[in-house]
Amino acid sequence: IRDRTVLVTGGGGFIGSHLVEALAPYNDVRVLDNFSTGSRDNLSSVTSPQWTNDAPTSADGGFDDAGGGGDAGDAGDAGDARYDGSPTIIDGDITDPMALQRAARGVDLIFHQAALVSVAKSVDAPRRSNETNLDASLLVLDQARQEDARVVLASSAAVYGHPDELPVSETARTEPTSPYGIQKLALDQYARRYHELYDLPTVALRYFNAYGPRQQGPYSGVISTFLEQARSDDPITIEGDGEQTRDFVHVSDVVRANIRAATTDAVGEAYNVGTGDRTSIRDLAELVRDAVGSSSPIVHREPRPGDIRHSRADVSKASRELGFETRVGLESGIRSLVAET
Ligand code: UD2
Repeated sequence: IRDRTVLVTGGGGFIGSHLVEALAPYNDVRVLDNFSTGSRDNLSSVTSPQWTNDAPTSADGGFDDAGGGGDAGDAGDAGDARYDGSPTIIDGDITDPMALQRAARGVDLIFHQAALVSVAKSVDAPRRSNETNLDASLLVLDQARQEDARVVLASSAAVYGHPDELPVSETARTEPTSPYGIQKLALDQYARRYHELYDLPTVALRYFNAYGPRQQGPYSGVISTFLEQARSDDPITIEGDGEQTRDFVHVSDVVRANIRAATTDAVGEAYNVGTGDRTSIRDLAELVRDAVGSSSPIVHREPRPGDIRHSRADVSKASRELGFETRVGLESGIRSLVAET
């Protein structure tokens, strides 16, 4: 996408910053972030003084040119001279209606990525996480109505809870097991209803287990935890027997799903964003250890209470309606993560 005025909420976060990187060379991009879990460092590639339009930094570390096509950030294309590649950064909270109003003025597209992503914190403080994950999402949807802007929202595989069958399709039963999952489910349903009730173009993307550069912090996900452990030759800690499985999707693919969602005619819908493959946590531990060349032992500890046993996306709807296919397999994704970070 090009020549659009775009707001990325949570643009300083893990997924948001990759999205900003992909969009900034071709669009007028704004970031609204309170930098509580995100950081300015995540945006250093698009805000550093050395930035030039001749060398747009691909959001996905060179995977971009595999299929070409019209996605933003396609490698090999010089940036449009009208954009200096640097987003406008608004340091503010999405729960603040004034900050949001200011950030959204005149935009035609919003990627709503801001959230409190810790499932554990949502269990400790459901109302606090509800404010950010749900109340603020409603502010975003209402602001989008004001501006007549399309909204692409970050939903989650958490909406499904423990899936009855695998792969899990968008029509599967939704029974979230945490306040976080409940909030994402409500956001996802509001998105659909805002399309039906107010004709607002919305798309909800149900992310499975996203990974990639800049995923960090205590709630960041198993791949970044294992990588850190392997690099320091510390024990790699498998919770439980390690036979549980996940569908790990590289952040560059998550970005491409967002770009597709920004242009699809199939709005008012939710789509799974995963690979359709599954990997056990035990295999993952070995993959990461081998990629690093580490001598970390692999150890087991207590399983996580309430852990989902298996999770794998049915990606046929996203493929059919968004034309979305993942490009980065887990092994090459991990190799590039090790090489780049
Ligand atoms: C993911 C999402 C979460 C929510 C949820 C819905 C991430 C980071 N989190 O949680 O936001 O959408 O899916 O189901 O994508 N593990 C270990 N050792 C460790 C850390 C984790 O064995 O040191 C295991 C953990 O017990 C689990 C698996 O790895 O079985 C994945 O854990 P996670 O926290 O990366 O992601 P998940 O699937 O719990």
